[in-house]
Amino acid sequence: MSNIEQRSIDPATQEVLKKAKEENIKTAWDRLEAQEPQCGFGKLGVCCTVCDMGPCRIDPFQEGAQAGVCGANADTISARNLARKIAVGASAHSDHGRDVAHTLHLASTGHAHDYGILDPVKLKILAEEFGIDINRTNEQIAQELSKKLLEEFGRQHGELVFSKRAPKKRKAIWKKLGITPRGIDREVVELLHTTTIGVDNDYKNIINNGMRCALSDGWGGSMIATDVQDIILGSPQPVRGKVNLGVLKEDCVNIVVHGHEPVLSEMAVKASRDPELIKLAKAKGAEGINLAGICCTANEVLMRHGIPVAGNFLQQELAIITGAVEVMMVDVQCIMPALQEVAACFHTQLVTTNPKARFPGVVHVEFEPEKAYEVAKEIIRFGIENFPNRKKERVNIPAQEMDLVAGFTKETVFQILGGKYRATYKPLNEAIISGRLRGLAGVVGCNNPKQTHDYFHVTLVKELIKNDILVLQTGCSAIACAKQGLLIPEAAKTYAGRGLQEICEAVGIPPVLHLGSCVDNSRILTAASHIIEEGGLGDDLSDIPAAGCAPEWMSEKAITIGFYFVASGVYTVFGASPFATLGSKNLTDYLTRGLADIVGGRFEFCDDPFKMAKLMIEHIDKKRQALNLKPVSY
Ligand code: SF4
Ligand code: MSK
Repeated sequence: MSNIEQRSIDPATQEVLKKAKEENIKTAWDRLEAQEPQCGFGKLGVCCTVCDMGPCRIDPFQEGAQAGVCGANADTISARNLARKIAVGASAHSDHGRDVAHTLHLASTGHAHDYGILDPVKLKILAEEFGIDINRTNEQIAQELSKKLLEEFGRQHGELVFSKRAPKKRKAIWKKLGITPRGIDREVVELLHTTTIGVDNDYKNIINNGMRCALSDGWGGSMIATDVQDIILGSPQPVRGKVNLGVLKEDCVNIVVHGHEPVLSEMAVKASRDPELIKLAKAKGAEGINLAGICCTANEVLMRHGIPVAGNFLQQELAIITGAVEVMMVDVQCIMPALQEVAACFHTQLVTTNPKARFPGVVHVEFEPEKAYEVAKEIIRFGIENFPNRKKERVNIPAQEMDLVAGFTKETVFQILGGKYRATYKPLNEAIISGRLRGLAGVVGCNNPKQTHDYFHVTLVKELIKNDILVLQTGCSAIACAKQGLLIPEAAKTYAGRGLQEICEAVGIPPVLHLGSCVDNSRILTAASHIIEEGGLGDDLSDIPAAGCAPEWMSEKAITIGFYFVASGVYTVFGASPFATLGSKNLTDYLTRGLADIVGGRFEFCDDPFKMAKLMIEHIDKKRQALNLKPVSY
């Protein structure tokens, strides 16, 4: 994939890739080329390194190599490999949730003064779900709530409290299968236990346990992260912003936040507006401080403050290659180790902030909730001091930037759709029932250099909205579509079918709604549960005319998200490689067909965005038919 146009459809990305080539700076696309051909056994999922009798690999063409030294066959090995990925993905989201719950605890006990209760309504809603008396001060409620939330991680008995948000029928399915999520840490640990040598050899059982672990993320760790962030950082409201590398400013100190946990980046937003720091920036010759983001930390500060997004996953190196970034401060997840080498080609200072994610030799300013604002100020001051080191002749910021509207949540979307006076899902349900809306789609996930950057996200989403499907997005997928102008209300007129267009125009929303970061996929689960509660669209999540897709996924977290969607009853399409399970036909069949019989949802693997759209539309139409809904009227 050496042709730059084949690497990305985004002109800003193409422009910086040309600069990288001219200056001989390697990016993810070059490193992928250097890795090719990638290991065939790894691709098929039939390589096992679980014990030291291995590594073993299943080779269909080598006599006697159909089992590892211990006797594990392709089904066991590939299911175990997949289960380990689910556990890792769940651990990442859930550990994020734990840290946020811990911050709530510190804030409520007076140890983290920079945070407060910014959404007291949500605080009380959550408190009631946990059976906490709400006739007390917000701090007292928050203190008890944080304790109970932290207990969800180590829960030894019973079920996760948020799993009760699911419709009755869904809970009954989980119960029957024994996959109702229990303690969050317990699910991760137990799943890992079952995949060590000589434990679970039944691929179906391994996957079922994997689903329970994934559910403990979707209806546990991620949901805690989302809801507690709303409490301490404020619940998002629709907000305008800008996206793409063009948001970097030539005349300003550019600070880029990157990663996933917004507790520190929230303070960076505040610090970037601090008069003392702005004065210092001006004294160093800059016009001011420009904060921008990459990946999901970007989505978080966009959702709450309209902070511009410089790019998605594959643009992290490119932001530095513009030559205009003074500091890239990173927290956890999706931060390429390569950043250190790329930053070394420029004046950019990479700053790590989390003890879980350090780079050798890189400046580390550790985030401490107790002195969060001071830490953020220190990092921004660092960037300001670095501004005079910028080499003007090496700066090349692409012109491309696009407007977008973000900040939709399960509450705001439906307040808007429901009118001024009452937040209700009724108009949404009625729009689906009447056929003005064909259905809903969640399009989420990463970029992967194996696919043309952004092409799958954008092509798929355009097809869906053309067919009157309202698209809900999170993560890097939302950033991809935003760059192409799909996240502004005007996009409805250009790209949406007539039914969707009418709805968007009536309420002033884009046809593609940005719901936030990767942990905010949990917002989709709760929104879907409200749809069922409202009535008229069946009695289980699997009844809703809806589908999910991660067209350019790459992360283990995406796999976990896929599994909690499927285990919640959602038909879910994945692009690129099918989780490296192809070495086991039994496992692939179970994921793509067998699961439908037991959980109502299933996977589909597809590498063509038009075909993905067709599959999703066919599924949505099938669900409409099952509900005896009118055919789509437009
Ligand atoms: Fe080989 Fe079995 Fe050990 Fe895996 S667990 S490395 S298949 S002997
Ligand atoms: S950041 S997990 S590349 S969506 Fe959430 Fe983007 Fe995927 Fe990371």
